[in-house]
Order: sequence, then C-alpha cells, then structure tokens
Amino acid sequence: MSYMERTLIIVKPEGVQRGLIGNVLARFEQRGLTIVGLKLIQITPELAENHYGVHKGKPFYAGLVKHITSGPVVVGVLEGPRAISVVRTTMGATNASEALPGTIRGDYALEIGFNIIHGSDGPETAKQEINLFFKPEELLDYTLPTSKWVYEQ
Ligand code: IDP
Ligand code: MG
Repeated sequence: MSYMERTLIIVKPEGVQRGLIGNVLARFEQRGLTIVGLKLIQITPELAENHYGVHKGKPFYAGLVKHITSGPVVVGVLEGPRAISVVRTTMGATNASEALPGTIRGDYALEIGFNIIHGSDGPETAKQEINLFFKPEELLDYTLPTSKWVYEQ
C-alpha cells in the first residue's frame, strides 16, 4: 500500500437514474479525496465483461452485466491518502441491506444488485480498472488548495 493512491469508482445505473450522482461525489469530495478523472458513459457488454471478468461463472454474473450496461453510469478516478481502502469503507458492505448507516450503500440502498457504487478492491484492480476506463490524458494532475489541511504528507 502506498500513501497516495488512485482508485476507480462507478456510480451505477440505479445511482444515475435516482439522481444520486451529486450526493455520491459529494461524499468523496467532503472526505477530502481529489477527483482526477470523471465522465458519464454507457458501458458496453464487452467493457462490462472485462470489468467484471472476475465474477464470470457466478450465478449473478449475467444479471450483473445486463444491469451495469442498462443505462448511463458515471466513472471517476479518485486520488488521496490510502484512497483505495478509504473509498471501500465509504461505500459500505456489498450487500446494501447490511451496510452501516453513514456509508453510501447504508444511506441510499437496500439491495445487493442495486448498491449504487463500485469501487476498486485493491492496488492491482485499481490500476487495471483505471486503465480500462480512462486514457492517460483523461486523468489530470492537480492539487486542491484545501489538501494541505487534509493530507498530512
Ligand atoms: P463489490 O461491488 O462490493 O466489490 P463484488 O463482490 O465485487 O462486490 O460484486 C460486484 C457486484 O456484483 C456487487 O457490487 C453487486 O452489485 C453484485 N453482486 C455481488 N454478489 C452478488 C450476489 O450474490 N447476488 C447478486 N448480485 C451480486
Ligand atoms: Mg468488487
């Protein structure tokens, strides 16, 4: 684990349809993470299979691919100290019915298949997923003026 990390998030189709893009992004901005990449896209079946390839063969796989390709999503890259694990804990448990209040899933969702947000689960997947969704030139290097009051290093 390095101190400064980048990780991929996806506001899933149900998050976009429910008008929660701003709420979800606000959680991460308020936490102090920096948005270094952001776009609204519709995921193709090919991209979905690439992204969720690790789940191929599981009973929920076909439904997962169908759902993630069903409408627009917002994909973003967040940067900050320990961003990968910070994003995961800010998201809450995969099964939203078990997610703690205060987490994104615990505040906005009730079901595992409609759990609003994806976040990379480790350094290797973060790297792969960022490369899958973003070209290098779509990621911007900049420093928020507030970061000196949020980041210790
Ligand atoms: P994660 O999104 O918390 O990393 P994963 O295990 O990577 O969870 O699963 C990817 C997504 O697949 C979940 O966010 C959820 O929407 C869906 N999913 C996972 N397990 C199940 C299941 O058992 N039934 C239905 N959908 C599932
Ligand atoms: Mg996962």
